[in-house]
Amino acid sequence: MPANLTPEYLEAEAKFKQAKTIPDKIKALEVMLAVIPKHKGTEKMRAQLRSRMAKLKEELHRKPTISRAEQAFNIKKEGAGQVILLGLPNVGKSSLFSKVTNAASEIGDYPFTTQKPIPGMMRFENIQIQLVDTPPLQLDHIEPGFPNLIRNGDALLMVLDLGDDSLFQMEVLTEILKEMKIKIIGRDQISPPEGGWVCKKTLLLGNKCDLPGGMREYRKLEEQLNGILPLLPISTRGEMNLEEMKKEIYLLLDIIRVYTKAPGKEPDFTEPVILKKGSTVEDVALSIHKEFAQKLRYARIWGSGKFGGQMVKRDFPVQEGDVVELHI
Ligand SMILES: Nc1nc2c(ncn2[C@@H]2O[C@H](COP(=O)(O)OP(=O)(O)OP(=O)(O)O)[C@@H](O)[C@H]2O)c(=O)[nH]1
Ligand SMILES: [Mg+2]
Repeated sequence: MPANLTPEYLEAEAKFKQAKTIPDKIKALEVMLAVIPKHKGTEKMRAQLRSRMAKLKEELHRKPTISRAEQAFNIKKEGAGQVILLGLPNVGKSSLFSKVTNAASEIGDYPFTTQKPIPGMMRFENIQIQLVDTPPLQLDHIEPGFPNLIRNGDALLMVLDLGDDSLFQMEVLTEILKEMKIKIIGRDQISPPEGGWVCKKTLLLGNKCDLPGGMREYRKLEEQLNGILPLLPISTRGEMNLEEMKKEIYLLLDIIRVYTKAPGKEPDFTEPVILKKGSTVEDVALSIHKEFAQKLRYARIWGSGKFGGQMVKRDFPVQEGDVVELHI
């Protein structure tokens, strides 16, 4: 039986063939289905159109697929903050990572030893900070997912090799980050990001200061940077300045530790509440429970109050090391 297709149908079919996007294809298909003559001779065609429509709708709602390579760069945050190690090949990122975290990353005396990011936890006093070891950055090749990992991180550790021209390394790294629209800034600098750019607080580490000429290279770098970015000479091999580095990383994260206590009891100094700098008594309560924060009447505070145990309201700002007794 002939299909007897109408000009209207043929027009819609032409539109369907020209359509470039899924929504446009669906629109054209809808018209085709609406105007197609409905009789025995078009039964099979209509079934085909409906099945095509179902497939297109499914495609439209499918989530964008992330490649496996990209997924490897998706590291779940844990602990008080996530700090991303960055550097050119062979500068000692994995050596440092393996020394200060509970995790291990392969170390090699050849470049490109690390191929995928690896997370590990670093203890600093009574908290845990997450470090992420990464593959070396390259000028001509940025792995998919790498920019996002850096952009999502809470702070960056830029590792430079003092056995090499460290200023040059710094320039190359800055250039690569520029491609990703990432600007590195110091601890107290706040420059508002514009047009898709993000600012990341960064600590520069001059590694391998144990090498002959290492400290001379460090001084050169220090002089050139002139205090723009925090900078520390370290030796992973000689375990030099690693404790200072941990402290600097903590400061970079812009967080504070506050301790809660129940009335008449001593505070537990092993379990700090970790908050962003600038938080209030209300944020302390929120960290316990939303309802707790709603019911909060007042707090007593030891540390930043005028005297120990001072009564304060919910908007009272808390400081590093404060002890807070919440009352509901
Ligand atoms: N002298 C000296 N050598 C170091 C130090 N830290 C690391 N190295 C050496 O530097 C080489 C590279 O170390 P890795 O930790 O694999 O470097 P990486 O930056 O992770 O390298 P990629 O993963 O290839 O980017 C190894 O031979 C290390 O033993 C240090 O503090 N002093
Ligand atoms: Mg490595």
